[in-house]
Amino acid sequence: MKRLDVKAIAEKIDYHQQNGIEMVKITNEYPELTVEEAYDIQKLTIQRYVERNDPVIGWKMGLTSKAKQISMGVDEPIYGRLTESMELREPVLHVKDLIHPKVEPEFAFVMNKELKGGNVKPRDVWAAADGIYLALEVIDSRYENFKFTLPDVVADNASSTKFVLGSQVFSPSYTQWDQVKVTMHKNGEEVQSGYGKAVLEHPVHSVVELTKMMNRDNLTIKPGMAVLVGGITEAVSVEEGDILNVEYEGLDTLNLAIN
Ligand code: 0L1
Ligand code: MG
Repeated sequence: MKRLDVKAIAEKIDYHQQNGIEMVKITNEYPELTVEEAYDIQKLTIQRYVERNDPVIGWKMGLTSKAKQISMGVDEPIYGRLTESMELREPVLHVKDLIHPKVEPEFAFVMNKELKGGNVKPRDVWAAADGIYLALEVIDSRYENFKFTLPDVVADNASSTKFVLGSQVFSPSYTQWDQVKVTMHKNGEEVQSGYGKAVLEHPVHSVVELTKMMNRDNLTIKPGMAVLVGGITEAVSVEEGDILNVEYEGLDTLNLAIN
């Protein structure tokens, strides 16, 4: 295999992420790329964001539904880094610089205590969680046709692109998050629905898994950080002019205008 230059690959991915230009898979050139090496590439890519004064403000979990894991032939989720520039300040998504964006409904846990270690339990997550937001994540793989292997998608920061949080914060004990029904409408038509339990049987498990995976890489979830726990339904493709209305039953409705 060609010698792996993680720094050069990180620079290349950063360029494609910043400019919304698609690229061929990294594994075409480096077929033996490992998931561990891919996380090194992800870290170096996001270091470039940080150097541009775009700090890491949270983490995201991907491949948290059994269906997505089976379709990729994996039995573990993946994580990515969220930076300040990825958070939309208003519920409007500009798609001009994106490739083939998709939107998925999620929950975001915001922490008020550090979470770390390989032995974290759900009750540790509840003790550390300040509040839960309803959230929409925009994923936009930089790879052609949204097709990739596991190391490819990890290197591309788990397809992270943008996200928006609802304006209401809920107490973690407000409801049974696994039982919440979510229905997505695109341009007035129902396109997806699902329950919170689609996320690793319960969204809290996603934060547990994230902490364990981060521990392997000597990382921790710091106070104040947000964690997007994973898609509650399949992601929906969007284009200019679309309007999404996402109802979280008994909680609130999030709207997103695509411009
Ligand atoms: O947020 C996600 O679940 C996406 C993870 C990466 C896989 C994809 O882009 O579909
Ligand atoms: Mg997601």
